[in-house]
Amino acid sequence: MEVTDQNQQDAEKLLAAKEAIKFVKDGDVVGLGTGTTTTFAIKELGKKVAAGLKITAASSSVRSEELAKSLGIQILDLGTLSSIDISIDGADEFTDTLNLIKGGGGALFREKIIASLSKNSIIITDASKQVEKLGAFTVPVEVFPLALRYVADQLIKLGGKGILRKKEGEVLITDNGNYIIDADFGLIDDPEKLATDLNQITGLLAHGLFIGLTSKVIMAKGSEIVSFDK
Ligand code: ABF
Repeated sequence: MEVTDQNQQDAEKLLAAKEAIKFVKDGDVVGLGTGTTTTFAIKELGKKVAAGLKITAASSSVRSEELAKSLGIQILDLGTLSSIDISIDGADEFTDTLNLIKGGGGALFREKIIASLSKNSIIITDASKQVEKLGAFTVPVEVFPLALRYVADQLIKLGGKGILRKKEGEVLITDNGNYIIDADFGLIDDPEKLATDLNQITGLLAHGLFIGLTSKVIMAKGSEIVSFDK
C-alpha cells in the first residue's frame, strides 16, 4: 500500500503520542491538550486507564474532554487545580529552544492555563512542526468580543495583519465564548518581546506564543523519536 504523506504524518503523531504517555504514572493529574496529535495520546491514555492506570485529568477543550470521558478518564474542573503533574499537547510550530506557536485548534487559552499549571509540559509533534524561526504559522490570539476592534488595531501597531477566524463561514466562537484573530507578523525575530507586547493589550485574553512553558518536545520523524529538552 502506498504510504501517503497523511499516513506518514499520522504514524508520526501516534509514535510521539505513545512516547509521551510513557511519562504518565499512577496518581498523576494529567493536562490534556487539543488537536489531532493529542487525540492519539488521549486514546492511548484511555487504553492504559482501561488496563488499570489510575489518573485524573483536566482538559483544554470540550472536544478533548468528551473524548477523554468516553474512554473512562476522570475529568477534574480546571478552575480548581493549583498544579498539574504532566500535560501532553500539540503545537503548530516549535523551535529547538522550545518556543512554540499554538492555537491552530482554537483552544489556546485553556491550553496556556494547563501549560502554566504543569510541572512537566510535554509537546508532541510530527516532523512537520519543527522550524528555525516562528511565524510562518500565524499567531492566534483569543479576544474578548467587546475588545475586538481595539485589539485588532493594537495588533496592527505591532506589525500584525489580523484575520478574524471563521469556521464554515461563521465567525468562530471559542469554548470560552470569545473570538480568535490569527495575526501574521511574518517570521518573528524576537518572540519573547512580541509575547510581552501582546500581554499588554487589554482584551487580548491569550496568544499562541508559548515561551518558557515547555519542558520537552517529543517529535517523531519517520520511525525515529527526537526529543528536545529544556
Ligand atoms: C493544539 O495542537 C493546538 O495548540 C495546536 O494548534 C494543535 C496542533 O494540532 P495537530 O496536533 O492537529 O497538528 O495544542
